[in-house]
Amino acid sequence: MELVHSGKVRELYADGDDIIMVASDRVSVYDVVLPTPIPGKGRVLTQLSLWWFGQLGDVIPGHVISATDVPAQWQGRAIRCRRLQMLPVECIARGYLAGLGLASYRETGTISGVRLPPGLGEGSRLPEPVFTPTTKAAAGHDEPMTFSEVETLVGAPVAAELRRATLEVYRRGSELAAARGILIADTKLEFGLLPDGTLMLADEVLTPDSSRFWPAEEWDPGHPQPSFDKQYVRDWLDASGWDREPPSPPLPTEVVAQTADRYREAYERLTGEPFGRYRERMGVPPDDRREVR
Ligand code: PZK
Repeated sequence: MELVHSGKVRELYADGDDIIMVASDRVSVYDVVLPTPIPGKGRVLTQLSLWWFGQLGDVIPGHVISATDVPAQWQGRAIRCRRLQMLPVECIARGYLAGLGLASYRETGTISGVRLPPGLGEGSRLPEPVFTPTTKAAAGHDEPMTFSEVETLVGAPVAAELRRATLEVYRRGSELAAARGILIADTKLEFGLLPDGTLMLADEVLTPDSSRFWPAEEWDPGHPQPSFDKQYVRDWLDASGWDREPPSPPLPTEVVAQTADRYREAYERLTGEPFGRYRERMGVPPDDRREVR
Protein backbone atom coordinates (compact mmCIF):
# COMPACT_ATOMS: atom_id res chain seq x y z
CA MET A 1 0.00 0.00 0.00
CA GLU A 2 1.18 3.49 -0.80
CA LEU A 3 2.08 5.64 2.20
CA VAL A 4 0.50 9.03 1.51
CA HIS A 5 1.14 10.76 4.81
CA SER A 6 3.09 10.08 7.96
CA GLY A 7 2.15 12.07 11.02
CA LYS A 8 3.72 12.16 14.44
CA VAL A 9 1.61 9.29 15.73
CA ARG A 10 -0.37 8.01 12.70
CA GLU A 11 0.06 6.98 9.09
CA LEU A 12 -2.22 7.32 6.09
CA TYR A 13 -2.14 4.82 3.20
CA ALA A 14 -3.93 4.72 -0.15
CA ASP A 15 -5.67 1.48 -1.17
CA GLY A 16 -7.31 1.93 -4.56
CA ASP A 17 -9.97 4.62 -4.10
CA ASP A 18 -9.92 4.26 -0.31
CA ILE A 19 -7.55 5.42 2.34
CA ILE A 20 -6.45 3.48 5.41
CA MET A 21 -5.72 5.44 8.57
CA VAL A 22 -3.39 3.62 10.96
CA ALA A 23 -2.86 4.71 14.56
CA SER A 24 0.44 3.78 16.18
CA ASP A 25 1.31 3.38 19.86
CA ARG A 26 3.53 6.45 19.65
CA VAL A 27 2.86 9.36 21.97
CA SER A 28 3.77 13.01 21.52
CA VAL A 29 4.45 15.27 24.50
CA TYR A 30 5.53 18.93 24.27
CA ASP A 31 5.43 18.38 20.46
CA VAL A 32 8.09 15.66 20.68
CA VAL A 33 7.44 12.00 19.82
CA LEU A 34 8.79 9.91 22.68
CA PRO A 35 11.12 6.95 22.08
CA THR A 36 8.88 4.72 24.22
CA PRO A 37 5.52 3.52 22.78
CA ILE A 38 2.41 3.11 24.95
CA PRO A 39 1.16 -0.44 24.29
CA GLY A 40 -2.46 -0.51 23.13
CA LYS A 41 -2.76 3.26 22.60
CA GLY A 42 -3.35 2.95 18.84
CA ARG A 43 -6.08 0.36 19.31
CA VAL A 44 -7.82 2.20 22.15
CA LEU A 45 -7.91 5.53 20.30
CA THR A 46 -9.03 3.89 17.07
CA GLN A 47 -11.87 2.07 18.81
CA LEU A 48 -12.88 5.22 20.69
CA SER A 49 -12.99 7.22 17.47
CA LEU A 50 -15.08 4.50 15.80
CA TRP A 51 -17.49 4.54 18.73
CA TRP A 52 -17.89 8.32 18.37
CA PHE A 53 -18.47 8.08 14.62
CA GLY A 54 -21.32 5.70 15.48
CA GLN A 55 -22.75 8.06 18.11
CA LEU A 56 -22.57 11.10 15.81
CA GLY A 57 -23.94 9.70 12.55
CA ASP A 58 -27.10 11.80 12.90
CA VAL A 59 -25.08 15.01 13.31
CA ILE A 60 -22.95 14.44 10.20
CA PRO A 61 -21.95 11.38 8.14
CA GLY A 62 -18.46 10.04 8.85
CA HIS A 63 -15.78 8.85 6.41
CA VAL A 64 -15.59 5.32 7.87
CA ILE A 65 -16.07 2.43 5.43
CA SER A 66 -14.90 -0.44 7.61
CA ALA A 67 -13.03 -1.11 10.84
CA THR A 68 -12.35 -4.72 9.80
CA ASP A 69 -11.55 -4.69 6.09
CA VAL A 70 -7.97 -3.62 6.76
CA PRO A 71 -4.61 -5.44 6.50
CA ALA A 72 -4.26 -8.10 9.21
CA GLN A 73 -1.15 -6.57 10.76
CA TRP A 74 -3.08 -3.37 11.55
CA GLN A 75 -6.34 -5.00 12.62
CA GLY A 76 -7.85 -3.06 15.50
CA ARG A 77 -5.89 0.14 14.98
CA ALA A 78 -6.72 0.87 11.34
CA ILE A 79 -9.83 2.25 9.63
CA ARG A 80 -10.72 2.00 5.95
CA CYS A 81 -12.12 5.39 4.94
CA ARG A 82 -13.57 7.13 1.91
CA ARG A 83 -11.02 9.29 0.22
CA LEU A 84 -12.25 12.86 0.53
CA GLN A 85 -11.20 16.20 -0.78
CA MET A 86 -10.07 17.57 2.57
CA LEU A 87 -11.05 21.12 3.48
CA PRO A 88 -8.13 23.42 4.39
CA VAL A 89 -9.54 24.38 7.82
CA GLU A 90 -8.89 22.93 11.27
CA CYS A 91 -12.34 23.04 12.83
CA ILE A 92 -11.92 23.62 16.55
CA ALA A 93 -14.63 23.92 19.18
CA ARG A 94 -13.73 25.17 22.65
CA GLY A 95 -15.74 25.01 25.83
CA TYR A 96 -12.85 25.90 28.18
CA LEU A 97 -9.81 28.15 27.84
CA ALA A 98 -6.37 26.62 27.36
CA GLY A 99 -3.48 26.52 24.94
CA LEU A 100 -3.59 28.75 21.85
CA GLY A 101 -7.16 29.83 22.66
CA LEU A 102 -6.01 31.21 26.00
CA ALA A 103 -3.00 32.94 24.38
CA SER A 104 -5.24 34.62 21.80
CA TYR A 105 -7.76 35.68 24.47
CA ARG A 106 -5.01 37.23 26.60
CA GLU A 107 -3.71 39.21 23.62
CA THR A 108 -6.96 40.41 22.07
CA GLY A 109 -9.93 39.33 24.21
CA THR A 110 -11.04 37.27 21.19
CA ILE A 111 -10.44 33.89 19.58
CA SER A 112 -10.87 33.62 15.79
CA GLY A 113 -12.73 36.93 15.86
CA VAL A 114 -15.18 35.83 18.59
CA ARG A 115 -15.18 38.25 21.54
CA LEU A 116 -15.24 36.60 24.97
CA PRO A 117 -16.23 38.18 28.29
CA PRO A 118 -13.48 39.74 30.43
CA GLY A 119 -12.06 38.01 33.51
CA LEU A 120 -11.49 34.55 32.04
CA GLY A 121 -8.23 32.68 32.67
CA GLU A 122 -6.42 29.37 32.44
CA GLY A 123 -9.01 26.57 32.43
CA SER A 124 -12.09 28.83 32.61
CA ARG A 125 -15.34 27.47 31.29
CA LEU A 126 -16.72 29.61 28.44
CA PRO A 127 -20.29 30.92 28.61
CA GLU A 128 -20.99 28.74 25.60
CA PRO A 129 -18.81 26.70 23.23
CA VAL A 130 -17.20 28.68 20.42
CA PHE A 131 -16.07 27.73 16.92
CA THR A 132 -12.41 28.80 16.61
CA PRO A 133 -11.10 27.57 13.24
CA THR A 134 -7.43 27.72 12.30
CA THR A 135 -5.47 27.45 9.10
CA LYS A 136 -3.79 24.14 8.26
CA ALA A 137 -0.23 25.30 7.96
CA ALA A 138 1.99 22.93 5.94
CA ALA A 139 4.86 23.82 8.27
CA GLY A 140 5.00 25.78 11.49
CA HIS A 141 2.00 26.67 13.56
CA ASP A 142 -1.66 26.96 12.66
CA GLU A 143 -3.07 30.50 12.77
CA PRO A 144 -6.55 31.49 13.96
CA MET A 145 -9.04 32.31 11.18
CA THR A 146 -12.19 34.39 11.41
CA PHE A 147 -15.47 32.89 10.27
CA SER A 148 -15.52 35.20 7.24
CA GLU A 149 -12.07 33.92 6.25
CA VAL A 150 -13.50 30.39 6.38
CA GLU A 151 -16.39 31.54 4.17
CA THR A 152 -13.93 32.97 1.65
CA LEU A 153 -11.95 29.74 1.62
CA VAL A 154 -14.76 27.16 1.33
CA GLY A 155 -17.87 29.19 0.47
CA ALA A 156 -20.57 30.46 2.82
CA PRO A 157 -22.84 27.36 2.75
CA VAL A 158 -20.01 24.92 3.57
CA ALA A 159 -18.61 27.29 6.23
CA ALA A 160 -22.00 27.44 7.94
CA GLU A 161 -22.25 23.65 7.91
CA LEU A 162 -18.70 23.29 9.31
CA ARG A 163 -19.55 25.55 12.22
CA ARG A 164 -22.86 23.81 12.90
CA ALA A 165 -21.38 20.30 12.77
CA THR A 166 -18.29 21.23 14.81
CA LEU A 167 -20.32 22.82 17.61
CA GLU A 168 -22.90 20.02 17.62
CA VAL A 169 -20.20 17.30 17.76
CA TYR A 170 -18.52 19.19 20.62
CA ARG A 171 -21.77 19.80 22.48
CA ARG A 172 -22.86 16.17 22.27
CA GLY A 173 -19.40 14.82 23.04
CA SER A 174 -18.58 17.15 25.92
CA GLU A 175 -21.96 16.66 27.61
CA LEU A 176 -21.67 12.89 27.47
CA ALA A 177 -18.05 13.00 28.65
CA ALA A 178 -18.75 15.41 31.54
CA ALA A 179 -21.45 13.06 32.82
CA ARG A 180 -18.73 10.37 32.92
CA GLY A 181 -16.08 12.42 34.68
CA ILE A 182 -14.08 13.73 31.71
CA LEU A 183 -14.06 17.40 30.70
CA ILE A 184 -13.34 17.86 27.01
CA ALA A 185 -11.86 21.36 26.98
CA ASP A 186 -11.61 21.60 23.20
CA THR A 187 -11.52 19.43 20.13
CA LYS A 188 -10.13 19.60 16.61
CA LEU A 189 -12.17 18.15 13.75
CA GLU A 190 -11.42 17.73 10.08
CA PHE A 191 -13.92 17.54 7.28
CA GLY A 192 -13.86 16.68 3.60
CA LEU A 193 -16.09 16.45 0.56
CA LEU A 194 -17.18 13.49 -1.55
CA PRO A 195 -17.03 14.05 -5.31
CA ASP A 196 -20.81 14.77 -5.23
CA GLY A 197 -20.27 17.56 -2.67
CA THR A 198 -21.45 15.67 0.44
CA LEU A 199 -19.70 17.00 3.54
CA MET A 200 -18.25 14.31 5.81
CA LEU A 201 -16.53 14.19 9.16
CA ALA A 202 -13.02 12.77 8.66
CA ASP A 203 -9.87 11.97 10.61
CA GLU A 204 -10.27 10.90 14.28
CA VAL A 205 -13.05 12.14 16.53
CA LEU A 206 -13.03 13.17 20.21
CA THR A 207 -9.93 11.21 21.15
CA PRO A 208 -7.42 12.48 23.70
CA ASP A 209 -5.00 13.10 20.77
CA SER A 210 -7.43 15.44 18.99
CA SER A 211 -8.91 17.00 22.12
CA ARG A 212 -7.90 18.15 25.61
CA PHE A 213 -9.26 15.64 28.13
CA TRP A 214 -9.24 16.75 31.78
CA PRO A 215 -10.27 14.75 34.86
CA ALA A 216 -13.51 16.49 35.90
CA GLU A 217 -12.94 16.01 39.64
CA GLU A 218 -9.61 17.88 39.42
CA TRP A 219 -10.89 20.87 37.43
CA ASP A 220 -9.55 24.01 39.14
CA PRO A 221 -9.75 27.11 36.93
CA GLY A 222 -7.01 29.69 37.42
CA HIS A 223 -4.29 27.05 37.08
CA PRO A 224 -3.03 24.80 34.28
CA GLN A 225 -5.24 21.67 34.27
CA PRO A 226 -3.85 18.14 34.53
CA SER A 227 -4.20 16.06 31.37
CA PHE A 228 -6.41 12.98 31.69
CA ASP A 229 -4.08 10.84 29.57
CA LYS A 230 -0.56 12.34 29.51
CA GLN A 231 -0.10 13.76 33.00
CA TYR A 232 2.06 10.90 34.33
CA VAL A 233 4.32 11.29 31.30
CA ARG A 234 4.58 15.08 31.71
CA ASP A 235 5.24 14.83 35.44
CA TRP A 236 7.97 12.24 34.94
CA LEU A 237 9.60 14.15 32.08
CA ASP A 238 9.48 17.43 34.05
CA ALA A 239 11.12 15.77 37.07
CA SER A 240 13.75 14.11 34.83
CA GLY A 241 15.27 17.49 34.00
CA TRP A 242 14.71 16.99 30.25
CA ASP A 243 15.07 20.29 28.33
CA ARG A 244 12.18 19.45 25.90
CA GLU A 245 14.58 19.14 22.98
CA PRO A 246 14.42 15.79 21.18
CA PRO A 247 15.23 13.09 21.94
CA SER A 248 13.41 12.68 25.25
CA PRO A 249 14.69 10.09 27.73
CA PRO A 250 12.92 6.71 27.53
CA LEU A 251 9.97 6.31 29.93
CA PRO A 252 10.15 3.92 32.88
CA THR A 253 7.85 0.89 32.67
CA GLU A 254 5.71 2.19 35.55
CA VAL A 255 4.91 5.43 33.70
CA VAL A 256 4.18 3.45 30.52
CA ALA A 257 1.78 1.17 32.42
CA GLN A 258 -0.04 4.04 34.18
CA THR A 259 -0.45 5.87 30.88
CA ALA A 260 -1.74 2.79 29.04
CA ASP A 261 -4.29 2.41 31.88
CA ARG A 262 -5.43 6.02 31.47
CA TYR A 263 -6.15 5.58 27.75
CA ARG A 264 -8.13 2.46 28.51
CA GLU A 265 -9.93 4.22 31.34
CA ALA A 266 -10.94 7.08 29.04
CA TYR A 267 -12.39 4.54 26.60
CA GLU A 268 -14.26 2.67 29.32
CA ARG A 269 -15.65 5.79 31.00
CA LEU A 270 -16.89 7.29 27.73
CA THR A 271 -18.34 4.19 26.10
CA GLY A 272 -19.53 2.64 29.37
CA GLU A 273 -18.08 -0.71 28.27
CA PRO A 274 -14.87 -2.64 28.97
CA PHE A 275 -12.35 -2.20 26.16
CA GLY A 276 -12.92 -4.92 23.57
CA ARG A 277 -16.58 -5.55 24.34
CA TYR A 278 -18.03 -3.19 21.71
CA ARG A 279 -15.83 -4.69 19.01
CA GLU A 280 -16.81 -8.24 19.95
CA ARG A 281 -20.50 -7.37 19.78
CA MET A 282 -20.01 -5.80 16.36
CA GLY A 283 -18.38 -9.03 15.18
CA VAL A 284 -14.87 -7.77 14.78
CA PRO A 285 -12.05 -10.32 14.35
CA PRO A 286 -9.08 -10.46 16.74
CA ASP A 287 -6.68 -7.56 16.71
CA ASP A 288 -2.92 -7.36 16.70
CA ARG A 289 -1.47 -7.91 20.17
CA ARG A 290 1.28 -5.37 19.86
CA GLU A 291 2.46 -2.85 17.36
CA VAL A 292 5.60 -4.01 15.54
CA ARG A 293 8.00 -1.27 14.60
C1 PZK B 1 -6.49 12.94 5.24
N1 PZK B 1 -5.23 13.57 6.93
C2 PZK B 1 -4.71 13.77 8.26
C3 PZK B 1 -2.38 12.91 8.53
C4 PZK B 1 -3.23 10.48 9.42
C5 PZK B 1 -4.16 11.47 9.07
N2 PZK B 1 -10.78 10.55 4.39
C6 PZK B 1 -9.65 11.21 3.99
N3 PZK B 1 -9.45 11.36 2.66
C7 PZK B 1 -8.34 11.98 2.22
N4 PZK B 1 -7.41 12.46 3.04
C8 PZK B 1 -7.54 12.36 4.38
C9 PZK B 1 -8.67 11.71 4.90
C10 PZK B 1 -8.90 11.55 6.31
N5 PZK B 1 -9.04 11.44 7.42
C11 PZK B 1 -6.33 12.91 6.59
N6 PZK B 1 -4.65 14.03 5.84
C12 PZK B 1 -5.42 13.68 4.78
C13 PZK B 1 -3.73 12.69 8.62
C14 PZK B 1 -1.46 11.91 8.88
C15 PZK B 1 -1.89 10.69 9.33
F1 PZK B 1 -3.66 9.27 9.81
